[in-house]
Amino acid sequence: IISVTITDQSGRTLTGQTVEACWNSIRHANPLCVGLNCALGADLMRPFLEELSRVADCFVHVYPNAGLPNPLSDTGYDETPDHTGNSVGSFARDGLVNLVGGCCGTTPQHIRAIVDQVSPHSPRTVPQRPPALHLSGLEALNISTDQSEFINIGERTNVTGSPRFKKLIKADDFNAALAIAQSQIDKGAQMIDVNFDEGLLDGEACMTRFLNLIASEPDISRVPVMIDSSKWSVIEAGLKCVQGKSIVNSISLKGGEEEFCEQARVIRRYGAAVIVMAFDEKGQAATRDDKVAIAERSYRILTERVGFDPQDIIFDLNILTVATGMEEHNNYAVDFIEAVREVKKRCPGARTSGGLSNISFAFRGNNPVREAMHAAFLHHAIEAGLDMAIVNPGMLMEYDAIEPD
Ligand code: THG
Repeated sequence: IISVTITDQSGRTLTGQTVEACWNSIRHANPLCVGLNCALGADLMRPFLEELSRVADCFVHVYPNAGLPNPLSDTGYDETPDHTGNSVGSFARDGLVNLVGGCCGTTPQHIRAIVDQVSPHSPRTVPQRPPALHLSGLEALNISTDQSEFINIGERTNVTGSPRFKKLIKADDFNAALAIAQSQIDKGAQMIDVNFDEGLLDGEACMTRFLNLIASEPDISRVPVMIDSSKWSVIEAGLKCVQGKSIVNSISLKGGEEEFCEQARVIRRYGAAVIVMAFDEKGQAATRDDKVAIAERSYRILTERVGFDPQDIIFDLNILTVATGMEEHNNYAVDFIEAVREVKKRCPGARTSGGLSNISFAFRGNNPVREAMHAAFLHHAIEAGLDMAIVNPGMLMEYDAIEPD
């Protein structure tokens, strides 16, 4: 049983999460019951209890305090047994709760009044939550299966992808680096990818420090984080810092099934979602068929052996660079798009993502061409079922705005 306290009328936990964001963070623990206790008195808890009752697909409880402490009253608390009993009774009448009780300031008389008031009513029916990828920072980000909204993940908080970010981190200017995270969100990123993979940096220390700094910036930490590293120890360091439900970027079958399962189990225990790259013991998949085969194999292992929720699996089928001058690279974009279409059919519940800017590395320094390539590629990839991508949110052009020339 997990009990959450909402400390003021903003409806946030002490660490700043909304009720739904909090539920998204803890749901993987599969609790018997989740609920609210203390802190506002029963009447003011109602809207937050309604929110929890709507989203939690397990039993829900409430045990309010007898109002706020009042040192001037005889009992130390303002609310009488009748008052608390009536409020909690109304929660039961409205089908919001399965289990009730009393917190600070309640007495045996309060409990008796609560019992009297709830007894005539049936317990809440546990709702079925529509399947979605449920993420959170301080706020919830629910990505439904119907692809109603394409999700942009900010790419610039990455030392390998942004020379400016790398320079600031190397100069130990983490505050200016935070401003890059903020500007990504201001430009429309619904999530940020964070990466410190650079030989001369202590990746674990940087990841820990940066994510802890983000945690004290509510305008940044309201969005979920994508913890990006090719080093497992850096990913685990990141998982230890994030309050919300994040995405690990990434794992793959590169090191074999045993390592893959072990890492997936740890990710599941931390309650994160995961990006799975189309990589296996033989290397990176470049053709449509190899991408699909590796995705299907990974999906089976994750869902059947590890018990991963399909909704928490995101396939990255490798956006590789086209137009490099090498003939064998020319079909890479089509291979990716067609693989997305097939994986969405064969791996029900799973999502797809990719690193968009990779596609145009051959045109570095020519941003008009890069932006046009990104727009054209995304147009077709989204049509094929792509759910999200790691992008530069300040540099997204509409498909119709591409200059024909
Ligand atoms: N899949 C997954 N994760 C990924 C990638 C992927 N993470 C890293 C990368 N690929 C996605 N991120 C970026 C970030 C920046 C760029 C490309 C991919 C980029 N940067 C400009 C450049 O290098 O030309 C920087 C230019 C500048 O700032 O001056 O293109 O595929 N799962």
